[in-house]
Amino acid sequence: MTQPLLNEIADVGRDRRRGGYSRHVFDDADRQLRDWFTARAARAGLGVEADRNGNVWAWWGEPGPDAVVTGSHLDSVPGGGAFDGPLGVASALSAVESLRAKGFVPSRPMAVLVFAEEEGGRFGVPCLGSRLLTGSLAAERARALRDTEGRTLAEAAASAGFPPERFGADTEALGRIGRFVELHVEQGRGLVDLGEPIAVGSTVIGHGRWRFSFSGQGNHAGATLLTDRHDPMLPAAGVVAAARRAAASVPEARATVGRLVPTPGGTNVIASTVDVWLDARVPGGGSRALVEEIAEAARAAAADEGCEVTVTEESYSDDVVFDPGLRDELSATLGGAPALPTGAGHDAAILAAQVPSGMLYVRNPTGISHAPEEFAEADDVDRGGAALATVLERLCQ
Ligand code: HGY
Ligand code: MN
Ligand code: MN
Repeated sequence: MTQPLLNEIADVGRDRRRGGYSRHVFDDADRQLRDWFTARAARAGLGVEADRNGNVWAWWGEPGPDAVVTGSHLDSVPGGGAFDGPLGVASALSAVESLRAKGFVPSRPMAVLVFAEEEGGRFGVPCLGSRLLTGSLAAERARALRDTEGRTLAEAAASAGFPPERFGADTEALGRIGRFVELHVEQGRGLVDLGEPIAVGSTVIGHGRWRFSFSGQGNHAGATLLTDRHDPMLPAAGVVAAARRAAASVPEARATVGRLVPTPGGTNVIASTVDVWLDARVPGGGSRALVEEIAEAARAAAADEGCEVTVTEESYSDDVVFDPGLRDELSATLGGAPALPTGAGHDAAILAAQVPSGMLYVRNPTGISHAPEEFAEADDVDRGGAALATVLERLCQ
């Protein structure tokens, strides 16, 4: 049963200020969640080991080639919901428990995999653990990533007992995966509109993150005339509207500013610098072109205010199409479950470049995600765990 497992972690990493949950790699909530997963996996008879990149593998049988692997992540966005990530991990544990209870013995190795820092909520790069595992993020760059306190990933990993010098592509671990299936709460209204509880994944829209760093002249809010200002907040604020304007002119495009940080951040202080993070997603690989259009507007606005701006690409993924054979096998195994595209990124989409990967989605009646309102009914939660058990049994026959 999945819901009781989710209930066990319901108080871990609650964010009293933002609402929802803030659970980030190598913080205290993450440590508690890793401990919880390790204990529950051991209770399910699985052998647990962490890999060099901070991902945790729980094996049913000896780790071996052509394994069927399922899992997701336990970290959240700041103020995130209770299901994005944990639903996939709890459903995987529940599926294993129910298969063992009925005496099923897999014909090939099986594992539950928990990825580190899928949201990039602390160090800014999404799917950190799966990108390191697959080699799509350089270990050197990863080690130097900093959180908002200025701590590097290397420092945080070392404090958590993960030697950062071991980060890097893990061909041995990756090579064991024959097929990967991630169950995830749906982050939209597709299943609600279809009146279905479960879907399989078809595609993931390419997406990236860019940092716009504006610099001007810090000064006194009262003693500085408007004509004497070089206020980086002006061009920074312009990115928000420019992003919406640019995206509105491209079908299916999304561009979001969810994070804008002035320095020093005083109420009576003209900022000296402002950092703005842009999340852009355009089907068909158009996000870089969209960002360039926004960057052009930002450079013009910065020049008007006598400020400077630099634009840095912090992460980027192309569109992903999940393995059609696995997609169709998942759908057929689940009685013709519909296939859904998504604009949300996932570790399964990172793995898809190197191993046949697929996804199962569980209905979210609110259609809201990355917010406390994210939800899945208990019946659908259990339907998801049962669907995953059916799929794992089929793939491991
Ligand atoms: O941002 C995303 O799409 C995912 O939730 N990390
Ligand atoms: Mn998410
Ligand atoms: Mn997720």
